[in-house]
Amino acid sequence: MPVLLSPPRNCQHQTILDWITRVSELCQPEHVYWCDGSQQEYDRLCQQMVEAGTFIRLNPEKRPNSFLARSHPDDVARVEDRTFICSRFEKDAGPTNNWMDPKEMRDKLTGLFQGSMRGRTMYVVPFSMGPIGSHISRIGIQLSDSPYVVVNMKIMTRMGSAVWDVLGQNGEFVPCLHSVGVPLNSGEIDAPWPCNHNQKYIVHFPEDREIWSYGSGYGGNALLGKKCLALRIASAMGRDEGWMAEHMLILGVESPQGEKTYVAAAFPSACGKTNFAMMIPPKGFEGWKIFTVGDDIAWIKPSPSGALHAINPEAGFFGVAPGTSYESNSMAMETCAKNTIFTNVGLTPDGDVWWEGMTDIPPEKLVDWTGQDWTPGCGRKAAHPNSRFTAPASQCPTIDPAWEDPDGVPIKAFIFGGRASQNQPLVYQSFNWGHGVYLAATLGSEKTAAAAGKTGDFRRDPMAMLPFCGYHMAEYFDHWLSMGRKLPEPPRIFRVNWFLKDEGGQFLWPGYGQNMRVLKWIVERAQGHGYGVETPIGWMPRYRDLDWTGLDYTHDQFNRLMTMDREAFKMQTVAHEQFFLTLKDKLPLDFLMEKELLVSRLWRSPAQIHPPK
Ligand code: SAT
Ligand code: MN
Repeated sequence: MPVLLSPPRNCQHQTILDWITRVSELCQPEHVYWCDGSQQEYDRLCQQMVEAGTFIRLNPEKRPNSFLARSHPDDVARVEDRTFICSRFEKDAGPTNNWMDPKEMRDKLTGLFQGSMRGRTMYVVPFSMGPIGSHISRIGIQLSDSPYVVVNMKIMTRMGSAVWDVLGQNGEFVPCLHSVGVPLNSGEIDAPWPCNHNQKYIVHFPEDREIWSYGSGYGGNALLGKKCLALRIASAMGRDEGWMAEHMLILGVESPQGEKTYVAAAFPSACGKTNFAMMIPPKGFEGWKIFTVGDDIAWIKPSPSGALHAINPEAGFFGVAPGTSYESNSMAMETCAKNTIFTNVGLTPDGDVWWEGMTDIPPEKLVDWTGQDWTPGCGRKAAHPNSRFTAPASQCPTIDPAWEDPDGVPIKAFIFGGRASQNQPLVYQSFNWGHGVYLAATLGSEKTAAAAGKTGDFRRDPMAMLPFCGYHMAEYFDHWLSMGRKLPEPPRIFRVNWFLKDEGGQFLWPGYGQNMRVLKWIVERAQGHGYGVETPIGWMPRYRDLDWTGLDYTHDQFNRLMTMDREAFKMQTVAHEQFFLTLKDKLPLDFLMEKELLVSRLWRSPAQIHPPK
């Protein structure tokens, strides 16, 4: 029998106590440890991992209180093909999710978890997604045999004893069970990064609001508050309860006159979401300020007055390291300057970290993410492309003063952006909510390897939620439509695209640093005092409607970003149709109508669509 260190006095929740007893009988850990979330506990676990070889303490002068972990090369990212939505009926998971019968899956997992924590400590990790006690927040309890998970959860969530007080005797919680799936026999020496090489399962039971994860210790596979709870389970909760869990950053824009506008934005991966969330206004925008609320997930709920309010359910950033630099995102660099866990980046001889893109000139030598000696010409990457920093959001210099407001911040606009080298304008606004939902649902990104010049070659990623929706994608579209119907003044919806290229394959837009110009137009439109013109595809800014102060940018250059080929745009609707066919059984009729309206408007439009002079 495992040694059950007794539960804290303020844990009075019999269902949780019974569940923990059942799990410890099943998994047979050597110890059960109840996390209190204190700094002493964090420091102790980090030190323990240094001694076990999981963590390397970084040079305290360069990176105070920070650590480097190197994962096993087999365990470096989320595993979408091992991720399951086990709703009672397959049709409720929809064709874009992996499904297995919940009874069958429970049997399978029970077999895998049997004795899976032998020789290890099972940590009880109580956490709140969202500020503790907020009516928008939700509680999870993760049981995990990974101390790496515990310290990451401490940064990424509000973790610790205060959660027991919120739960009381029968508060709602999401049980999250996690094991790396490597039992230790007595005397056996542990691997620095234990993970199961044969079996990985990331499993959601949306009706029971339950998560089981087996075999991986990395990122979204193991930090179950993030994609598993805050997106897959929460999306199902939101559908049932009338709110939304979205894969969105949240930021606040403050004008020189002091008008503050919050927007939420969704981009598929590799479109610069964290950079957008921490944008620095360019030359010419003195007096404008950007504030960061979140960089990955938004929980959005109608307020009693009918505004949409959003919280960031997370407390930290799990940011992609490569490409992050003082040039591209100085705020992210400041955020991970201390108290940070780095995973799979390079280690410099002076005990600091380095990754591709951090500096123009790489260090002369270092130790790469696999622990091998590395030099700039050696042909290997110093950091894994999916290497990460886990850093407290509170350390972000642009963190919004209201980022922990339990009521959230009022969202005035939704922005959806993908990667398209042609025929998706820099920016346009939907005609209305329904049209906007259509634009969001047809979001996608060009496969980066796709030949330049080929149009319509997208990986569809509706609302950037394809891997994160815990139920049928078409029902999710319906939920979006019905949310809008309930709001007296729904937020305005915009599509953006920073990735247009010229014939030579060069980017047309002068870079992320200039995105503020587009954001300013969006904010003005959302506040009802910006100018735009109606075109067949939506509302567009004219050259004069964007603020070009501080940038030498001509009307001709702008036109190239805003001129769309009618025939190519028409053909995009065929690709929409193709995608919709896969969701046919539950697709909202509204989408067929939206598509017809779009085709009809295009039919009558000139061959080149652009805003007038
Ligand atoms: O590993 S995470 O799921 O947290 C991040 C990501 O892959 O998007
Ligand atoms: Mn994400």
